[in-house]
Amino acid sequence: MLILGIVGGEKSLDEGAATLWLNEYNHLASSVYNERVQASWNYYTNLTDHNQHLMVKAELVFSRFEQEAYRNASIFDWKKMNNETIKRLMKTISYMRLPEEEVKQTENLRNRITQVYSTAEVCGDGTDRCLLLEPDLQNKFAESKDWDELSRLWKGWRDETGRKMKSDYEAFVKLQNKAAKLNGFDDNGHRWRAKYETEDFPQLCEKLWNQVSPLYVQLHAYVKRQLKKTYADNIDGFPDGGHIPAHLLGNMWGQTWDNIFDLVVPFPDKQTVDVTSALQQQKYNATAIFRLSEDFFESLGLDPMPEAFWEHSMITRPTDREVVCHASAWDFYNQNDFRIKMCTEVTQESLLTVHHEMGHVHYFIMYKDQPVMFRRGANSGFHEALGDLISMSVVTPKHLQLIGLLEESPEDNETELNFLMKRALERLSFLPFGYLIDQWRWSVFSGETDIDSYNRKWWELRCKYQGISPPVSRSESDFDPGAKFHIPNNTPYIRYFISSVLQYQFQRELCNISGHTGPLHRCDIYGSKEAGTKLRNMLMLGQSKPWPDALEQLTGQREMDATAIIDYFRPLMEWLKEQNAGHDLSWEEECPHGSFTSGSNSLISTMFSLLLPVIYIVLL
Ligand code: X8Z
Ligand code: ZN
Repeated sequence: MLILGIVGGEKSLDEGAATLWLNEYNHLASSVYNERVQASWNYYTNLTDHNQHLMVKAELVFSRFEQEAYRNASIFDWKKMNNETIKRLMKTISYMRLPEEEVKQTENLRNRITQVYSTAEVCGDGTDRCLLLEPDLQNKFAESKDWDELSRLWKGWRDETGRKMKSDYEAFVKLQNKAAKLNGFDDNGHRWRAKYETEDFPQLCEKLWNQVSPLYVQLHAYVKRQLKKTYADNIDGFPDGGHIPAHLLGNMWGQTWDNIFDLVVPFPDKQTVDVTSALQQQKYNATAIFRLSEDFFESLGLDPMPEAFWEHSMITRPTDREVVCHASAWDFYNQNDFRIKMCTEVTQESLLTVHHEMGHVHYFIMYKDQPVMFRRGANSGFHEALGDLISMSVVTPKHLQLIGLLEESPEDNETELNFLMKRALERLSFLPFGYLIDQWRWSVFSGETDIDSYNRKWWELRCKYQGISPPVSRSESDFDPGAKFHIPNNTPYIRYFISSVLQYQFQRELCNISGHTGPLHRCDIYGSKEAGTKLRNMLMLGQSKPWPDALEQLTGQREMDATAIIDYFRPLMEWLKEQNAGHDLSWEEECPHGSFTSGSNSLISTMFSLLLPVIYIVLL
C-alpha cells in the first residue's frame, strides 16, 4: 500500500496527500473486500471444512490489510483537517485489529457457532426424517395448532442450537470486547452503538419504543384472548401473569405473528388478504417472486438487476449440500456483482422477505460509486428499511389486485381492518423483539450479564417487552439467544427496530410525493418516478453523510419519530381498543413463576437428575 514518507515523525495535515492516499486505499480495498466476500459466499453457500479454511485465510488477509491501512492512516492528523469527507473516511479506516492469532480464534469460534445453527435438525417425532429450520420447522410453526407438538419442536430447536454453543459464545464475546477496547470503546456494545453517530442512542431507542409500545399492548391483549379460545383445552398452560406462551405465535421466536392470522382475523367472512394460496395456485416459483419484486423497483425508475445477479444468486435451498439458509444480500464491492442467498418458499412471508433482500441490493447498486468505506446505509436501519418500504405498497389490496394475486380490493371498513390486522401481525408484533435483542447483547458485552445469567437475562427481556413466556421451563443449561440466527452470526439487531420505525416515515413522505391522498395504509407508490427519484437521491449518499442529513433529504425531518407508524395503524388501534375495553391489557414484568429454574450449568443439573432416583428411594 502507498506509504508516505513523513519526515521528523510529525503528523501530516496535508489534505491533498490524504486524498491521494485515500484514493489508493479505495482502489486496493475494493479488491481485498471482494476477495473476502467471495470466500464468505463460497462458505455460506457450501458449508465444507475446505471452504471454511479458505474463508479464515481470506479473513486474515483482510485483517492484515486493514491493520496496515490503520497504520498508514495514522500518519495523518486527520481529526484536525477541515474536509469533512476526508475525516469521515479516515475515521472508518482507523480501526485497529487484534493480533492474528486472536483474529483466527475469533473466526473459528464464529464459524463453529454459525455452523451449529445452520446445520441443526430436530429429530424424533416418530417419523424417519429430522426437521430443518427452513422450511420444515418454519412450516410446522406456521401450520400446526397442536400445543404439544409445537412445544416439543420449540424445545428441540433450542436443544440443538443454543445449548451447543454457550461456552463458545462466551469466548467469542471476550474477543469481540478485546478488539473494541483496543480502539478506545468501553466494550463491543459501545462500538456497535457508536456507528449510529447519535449522542445517546439507547435513549433514542427508548423514546421510539415508548411511542409504539401502546400499539403493541393492544395487539398483544387481543391476540392472547383469541389464542385462549383456540387452545381452550390447554388453558392451564396460559400463565396467570398475562404472558403468551411463546410457541403459539406461528413463529419459532414469536417475532412475527402473521401465520396465526386465521386465529385472530377480525372479520372471517370478509375477503382474505393472504396471498400464499394465490401464489401457489398461480404456480409462482422463486424466480417469479424475484421478478415481481424487480418490476416494482423498476417502476420507480430504479435499475433492473444486472445479469450477474441472476447468474450467481442462490434463491432456493440446494439439495446437494449444506448452506446457511437465513436470507441475506451480498455486495461484492466491484460495482457489478450483487447477490442474494435465500431458501425461498412460495408464501406471502417469502414474498415480503424477497422484497426485503431486493431492497438491500438496490441500496448496493445506488451507492456503488461511493468510496468503499461509504458503501453502507446512512445507518444500518436505513438499509433494512428499503425493501420493507417497498413491500408496504406491494401488499396493499389494490396492488395485489393489479398484479392478479387478489380478485378484488373492496374498500369497506371490515376488509380494511382484516388487512391492517395482517400488517400488524407482520410488523407491530416485531417491535419489542427488535428492541430487546441488542439490549441483551449490550448487557452481555458490558459485563452486566455474565455467562451464569445469559439465559435468565434473555427471558427477563422476553417476558418484560414481548409479554411472552417459555412453554417449558428454562435454566442456565439452555442458551436461548443462540437459537436466533443473529446471535451466533453476530449481526447487530437494533437495526431492525430502527427500520421498523423509519420505513413508515419514508413511506409517508413518498406517498405525499407520489400524490397519494387518503389513509397511509392504502398508499401504493408503484410507478411513481417522482418518489423513485427522491429515494434514489437519498440512497446514492450511502454513508457519506450523517444519517440525519440523509433523512432530511428524503423527508425534510432530521429526527426519527414514530408518528407515521401510529398514523398507519390508527383504524386498527381504534377497533382494538373497542374490542379490548374492559379487559386487562397488561402483563407482569417478571416471567411466570417456575418458568426459569436455577441450576447454573449442565453438570449440576445432570448430577441432580442422576441423583433424583436415589433421593426418591431414600425418601421412600
Ligand atoms: O434477518 C433478517 C433479514 C436479513 S437482513 C432476512 N431479518 C430479521 C430476522 O429475520 O430476524 C428481517 C427482519 C428481521
Ligand atoms: Zn435485511
